[in-house]
Amino acid sequence: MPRKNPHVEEADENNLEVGKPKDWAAGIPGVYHSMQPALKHMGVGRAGKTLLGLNQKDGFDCMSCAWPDPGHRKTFEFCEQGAKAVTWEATPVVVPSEFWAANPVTELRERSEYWLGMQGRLTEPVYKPAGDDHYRPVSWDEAFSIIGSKLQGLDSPDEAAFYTSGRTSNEAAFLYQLFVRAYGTNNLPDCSNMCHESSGWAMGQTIGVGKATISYDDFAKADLIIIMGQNPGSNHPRMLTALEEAKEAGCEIVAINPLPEAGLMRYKNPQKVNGILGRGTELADQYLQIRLGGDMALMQALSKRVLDAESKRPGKVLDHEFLREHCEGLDELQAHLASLQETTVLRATGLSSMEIDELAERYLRAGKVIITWAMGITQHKKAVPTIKEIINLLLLRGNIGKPGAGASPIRGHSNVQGDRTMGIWEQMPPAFLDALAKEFSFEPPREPGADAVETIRKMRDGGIKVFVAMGGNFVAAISDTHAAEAAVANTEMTVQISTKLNRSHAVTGEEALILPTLGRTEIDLQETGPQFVSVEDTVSAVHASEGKVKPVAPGLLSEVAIVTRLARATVDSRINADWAGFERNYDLVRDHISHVVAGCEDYNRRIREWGGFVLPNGPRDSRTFRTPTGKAMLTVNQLEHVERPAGTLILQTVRSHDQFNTTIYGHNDRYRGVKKGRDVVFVSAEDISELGLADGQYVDIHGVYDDGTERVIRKFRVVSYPTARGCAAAYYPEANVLVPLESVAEGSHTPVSKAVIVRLEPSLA
Ligand SMILES: Nc1nc2c(c(=O)[nH]1)N[C@H]1C(S)=C(S)[C@@H](COP(=O)(O)OP(=O)(O)OC[C@H]3O[C@@H](n4cnc5c(=O)[nH]c(N)nc54)[C@H](O)[C@@H]3O)O[C@H]1N2
Ligand SMILES: Nc1nc2c(c(=O)[nH]1)N[C@H]1C(S)=C(S)[C@@H](COP(=O)(O)OP(=O)(O)OC[C@H]3O[C@@H](n4cnc5c(=O)[nH]c(N)nc54)[C@H](O)[C@@H]3O)O[C@H]1N2
Ligand SMILES: [Mo]
Repeated sequence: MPRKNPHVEEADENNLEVGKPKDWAAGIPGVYHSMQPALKHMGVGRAGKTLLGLNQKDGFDCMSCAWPDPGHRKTFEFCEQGAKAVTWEATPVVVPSEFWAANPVTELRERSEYWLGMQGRLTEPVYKPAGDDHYRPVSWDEAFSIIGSKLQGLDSPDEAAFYTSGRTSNEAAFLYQLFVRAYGTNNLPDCSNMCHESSGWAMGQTIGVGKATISYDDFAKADLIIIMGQNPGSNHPRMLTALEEAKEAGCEIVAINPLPEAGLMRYKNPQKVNGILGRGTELADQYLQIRLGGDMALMQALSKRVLDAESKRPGKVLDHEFLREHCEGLDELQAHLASLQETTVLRATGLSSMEIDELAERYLRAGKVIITWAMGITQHKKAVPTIKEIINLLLLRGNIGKPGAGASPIRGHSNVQGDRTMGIWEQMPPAFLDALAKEFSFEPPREPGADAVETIRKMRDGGIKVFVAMGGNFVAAISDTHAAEAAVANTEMTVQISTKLNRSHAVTGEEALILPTLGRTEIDLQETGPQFVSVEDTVSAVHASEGKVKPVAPGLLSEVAIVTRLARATVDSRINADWAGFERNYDLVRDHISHVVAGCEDYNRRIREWGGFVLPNGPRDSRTFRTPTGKAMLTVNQLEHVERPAGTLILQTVRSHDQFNTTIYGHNDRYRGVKKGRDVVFVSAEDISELGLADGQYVDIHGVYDDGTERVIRKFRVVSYPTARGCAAAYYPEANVLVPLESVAEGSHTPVSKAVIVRLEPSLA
């Protein structure tokens, strides 16, 4: 039964509490905290059904991150964060019909993300006509016909953009990109543009595939795992189990991060006695507190040390056979690194030569090395060359394409990788488009479309007039909040396909629609019976996901159903596709996927096998590199690091422990010791005193950007925190106001969310 809306306890920024940061993650509080929200919001029955269905063989895939499921799953194959994510989705609280008349859009705009999310699940389509300040419930038919006529009436299909967030299933994603291309545009921006795009670019150019070159079991086989720019304790907690297993098998772990994140230091496994009672497992054997943006210099310094070691012991250090057979560019790399100045490296990294020597020795000692990374690497101006330097370091000793070794970008959204595999990308390669053309007898557009940042620019300039979003919260997730909101407000129509309310429903085009959809936890019943969907994790394993709980309201449509009906209202029989049939039976969609998507042959059979199947990966499987030369490329990259003028700091934007991207579950950041609020800026004690500030003082954070534009967020509390010197941190999405739209990573165009130059000024308010 739907429940009444609970009391929403807002943040109490004036009384937020700051305690000591923790140096360990998970353990009993992890389990305890896992269960609380589910029990409170759902009651024992629905909570049990939901949590026990998580990541099980016949259950649904956890939507909290893209971490893989081990072959040996436990009954409780979920973490605290997974429990929060499913509870947030499977809550029986719904937004009532009266809500829309009572809450004008202008008032929704004043509400916090937290408040919006806590209103409960969306259950009926709503429409805001032009000039009106209210949404009002409409029928599904009416909603689709409004959107269909609008899209049909545009002068060019390129006047519309179709965003995807990474929770969307393979089936829905495949149909969505098909619909969009049948309509006639490649404007398919996605959350990946803001996330791992840099990984895709760098790896695509150097090793010919933009995905991890390892499988789950490789973690336990590695001699050394280097974790860069990632906070697994909060964002991929199940990774800690894999790290613990690796440690037990004798692996060394090194963490490289400006923040000493709890999950990198020590892990208390809730499923083990020593995790519950004891000190748990020490994880990092070495922790390097690097400066923001210093990783490119560090990787070059390590490769240089490897090459120097080879000169001292010729033939003994590099993997000569691998380099000869499979790689190109060794001489150029060697020549380039010869001129690398140690002083530059120390300045860029903030590390000592001894620390770098120690890591180099660990690397040289290890036969099999995995390097993993996430947003601390990808969201920098020099992200692409930094990742290319990671690849250089790995290639030198043959650490790609052998067990226990490889490059491992750890994806964020649970199906962001699958969405890309299914064709959600503004620049899918010709081979994919050719296959699509053949399968559905039409000519898809070939010109690359707009990515996330380009979409905002085009909305701002009037080129994109209709914005459709399959999930996500684009306006809050993208950089430069005020500019982004103005751009969206400049459109003629926005359409959001969502489970819950967020800021993107309050900042709209002239006309706006919200189409509510089923979540992944829910039973998806169609004419031919209950349907399952499929997803791909960060190590390219594809498996089925089937909802277990009753939909929160009758009449909700699945994402697949919504896409097929959008297509029928817009492109109908323009291509050779049985849209109505797809909605009735998802097997028909998978049959097409089999024919179009390389590696997905015989999809319907293989997806039904226990645990699914793993997509082929040239570098991992056979040291095959699909680059123009057929070899892995060692590359030369000009070093550049972030310099800050005197009196400023480099600010990164991070996730707290109580959020999923723009979704705020609560106001605590347990491991970092912050409670009841989010408006904080973490700064080292030394910098606080050098800047003449005091711990606990309130400051305004001013963005300093070379085009002279002014961006500011006010009244943030300074928290003395053991971060690297010269570096600060604040929470995303609040701090997105400070990230200039034009500040993007070279090549990948990912917003530079991890290096904003800021000035802190005492707050007058
Ligand atoms: N519970 C939960 N799970 C999530 C998410 C969530 O919000 N909540 N989000 C999901 C998504 S979409 C993603 S992409 C992932 C994000 O997972 P993470 O990448 O772990 O997320 P961030 O909070 O952005 O953390 C970035 C980390 O990189 C470090 N860092 C920043 N800059 C640098 C740098 O220059 N060098 C180095 N070496 N380190 C740096 C920061 O200190 C921080 O520890 O998590 C996914 N899982
Ligand atoms: N400053 C700064 N900005 C960042 C980042 C950063 O580290 N710093 N990180 C970037 C990254 S890595 C990412 S991935 C993006 C995230 O960008 P998005 O993916 O756009 O944002 P989310 O907050 O994950 O989207 C949450 C919304 O998705 C909807 N939703 C949830 N589940 C479902 C579902 O099953 N189906 C549908 N249709 N809708 C659903 C809900 O309405 C919810 O409010 O943000 C980026 N922005
Ligand atoms: Mo992400």
